[in-house]
Amino acid sequence: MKKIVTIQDISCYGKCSITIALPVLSAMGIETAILPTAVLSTHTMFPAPTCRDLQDQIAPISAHWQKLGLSFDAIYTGYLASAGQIALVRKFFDTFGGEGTLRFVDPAMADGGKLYPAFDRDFPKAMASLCACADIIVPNLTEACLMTGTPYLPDGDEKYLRSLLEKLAALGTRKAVVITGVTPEKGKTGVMGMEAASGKFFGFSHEKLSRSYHGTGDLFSSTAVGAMMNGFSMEDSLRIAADYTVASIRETMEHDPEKEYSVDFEAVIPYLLKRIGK
Ligand code: PXL
Repeated sequence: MKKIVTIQDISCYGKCSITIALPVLSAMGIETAILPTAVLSTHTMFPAPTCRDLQDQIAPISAHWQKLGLSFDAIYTGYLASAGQIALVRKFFDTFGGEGTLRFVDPAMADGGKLYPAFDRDFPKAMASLCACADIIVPNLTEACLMTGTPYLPDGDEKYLRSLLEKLAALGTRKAVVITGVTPEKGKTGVMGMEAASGKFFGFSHEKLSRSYHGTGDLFSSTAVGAMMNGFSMEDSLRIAADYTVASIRETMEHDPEKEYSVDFEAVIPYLLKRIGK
């Protein structure tokens, strides 16, 4: 059985980060260890969540795991609470991220042209330094712009998006850079990427639904990692992740229209498993 570790926060109520990664990856047949970076009462869409930073636990947990000789097929990082945590996660990559371990970074920190309120202006630079140590990164358009110092143009054309991918690749990511929630096609959304070694562009567009929810980025990333761990190619995995995210949004809009804080991904796990042949 493949075994991965995910490094992100626990938001106790609201479904995002670890409370999405664990059920999705377990359903996909992947053993998932967690390195929690903070405990919040809810995710930050709710007003005034409590937050206990767990930064002081990252080094001792890593040291214990190192003593036990643990290893992982992938390290998947999401929302990290501070530049200090990012420095510790880079060290974790040095220790546990050798050959044969996929380093997958979702630089969750911003959306809609704005940094999440918890972060200061220097944070994207720290996140860019983690992306430099990754194999695959999956920023949204806002995160890609912030990490590369590029103006945020939500309706940017193909030339703009390709140039942004080139700037992301220049951060140093080894295998591929991917931007989520973008397409040059009008009225749709999609995924665009670039292979780092060859400079080859790839991408696809898919349906854009009228509502957006917290946690869908985490759902996309967890599913993409899970599909890769199930032997799918990177591009097929991104497609599976996009399709499952769309299915989860549609499910929520149709059957739980009052819900605002996250998506009912649990109800469409059977679809996901069929999609990956389980
Ligand atoms: O979905 C990303 C995420 C993760 N963790 C926390 C968040 C968010 C998005 O806002 O608030 C605590």
